[in-house]
Amino acid sequence: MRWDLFCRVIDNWGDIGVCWRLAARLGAAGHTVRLWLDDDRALPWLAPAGAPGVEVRPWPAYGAAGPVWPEPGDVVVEAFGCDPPAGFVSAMAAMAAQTTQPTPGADSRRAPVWINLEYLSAEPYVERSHGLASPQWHGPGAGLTKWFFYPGFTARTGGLVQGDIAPDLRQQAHDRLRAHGWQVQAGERSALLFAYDARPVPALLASLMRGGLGPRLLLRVAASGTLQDDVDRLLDVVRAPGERIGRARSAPGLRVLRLPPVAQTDFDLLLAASDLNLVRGEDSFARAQLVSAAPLLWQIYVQDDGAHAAKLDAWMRCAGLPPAATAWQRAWNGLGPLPQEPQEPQTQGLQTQEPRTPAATDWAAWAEAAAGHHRRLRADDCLVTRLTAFVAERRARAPG
Ligand code: TRH
Repeated sequence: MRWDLFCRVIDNWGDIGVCWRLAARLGAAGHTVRLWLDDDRALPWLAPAGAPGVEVRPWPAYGAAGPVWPEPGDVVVEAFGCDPPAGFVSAMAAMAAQTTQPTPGADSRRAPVWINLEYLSAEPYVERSHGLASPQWHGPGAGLTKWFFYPGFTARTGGLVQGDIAPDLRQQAHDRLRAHGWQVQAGERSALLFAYDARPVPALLASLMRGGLGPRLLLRVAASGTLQDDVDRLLDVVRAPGERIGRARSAPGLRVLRLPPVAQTDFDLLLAASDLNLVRGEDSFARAQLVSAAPLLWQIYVQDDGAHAAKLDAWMRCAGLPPAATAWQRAWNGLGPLPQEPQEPQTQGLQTQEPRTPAATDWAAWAEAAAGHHRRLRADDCLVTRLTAFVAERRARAPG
């Protein structure tokens, strides 16, 4: 089928990241995709090689005059409710009119199926809303029906864009990192840091490391900018107390590697190679759960009304996080304190209790929960499979 996918880049890279991944998957499945972007500046690094079947079209800010839009495809997807241009929607409505009252001799191509691809969430409303119709009573699309399609983590949602994830992806990732000179050294545990605000990182990683996250932690900062200052603070925090090192790139037990933005396919490898993924937004968050069985901490996109807290809790329940991981997750989002630090050995009578190192024990429980969640998700079918089946059902029921 022929798809028109509209993407309006609000901020950050998630809008284009999600849309590019969907377009590339549809193209890989043999569909033809026109990806309409209002801002394609990230594409040269995010998708330098393009993708088979995907044609990127500028979605310029047209005035009323507008261009003559090409005939809409079989499916029109608007990402995150971005409202396709009025001229294009009018062309969709004209096709619908042609389908229901065909003009003799005119091309009776049926009207496109119109999909609103929503944001990913594990909250209960997603299952209730997924697949609902939204009849259009006004405007250029009057008479058309838009369909809500929600990505999600259960069978009663649209699922996640899985794509072909090689079973040996982690090994491939380490091989590729070695080729880049970013290899993880023996005995090193690595974390990927991709965050809006890395201020919570120092205390969080210090807690994990002191509690037993392993002898060395390779921290890759996958986005430049203010994060580097926060990461420098991280080096200060994890340095042995009283030990002052210059602004070196490393401290006892920690090696930091700053990476420039890499192509989305390479970013997936960074996720697959890491033992802890500190991700954000939507696409890196979803991807980390699919390409890696490792624990992750999600820095959620903050919403002014505080709705992000409920969204975070819903996902933590869905992922089956153990209590300590939940505490670390909340601390990472400024929604709660860090888990208790390792207790100093208590001497009761003659017995000296071993200090409980929360991170070590909790880390094992966290890693087990993360691996189970990853297996469950990987057993699901791909969002593209569910979306194409959903479209086929709509087309079978539509007139014409
Ligand atoms: O950049 P984000 O914070 O995007 C956010 C979220 O999507 C949020 O839901 C949305 O409301 C807001 O934008 C407007 O995080 P996200 O979603 O992880 O998108 C980042 C994309 O960039 C993802 O596809 C991974 C990709 N990426 C690379 O390909 N290479 C890189 O080096 C990095 C750092 C990211």
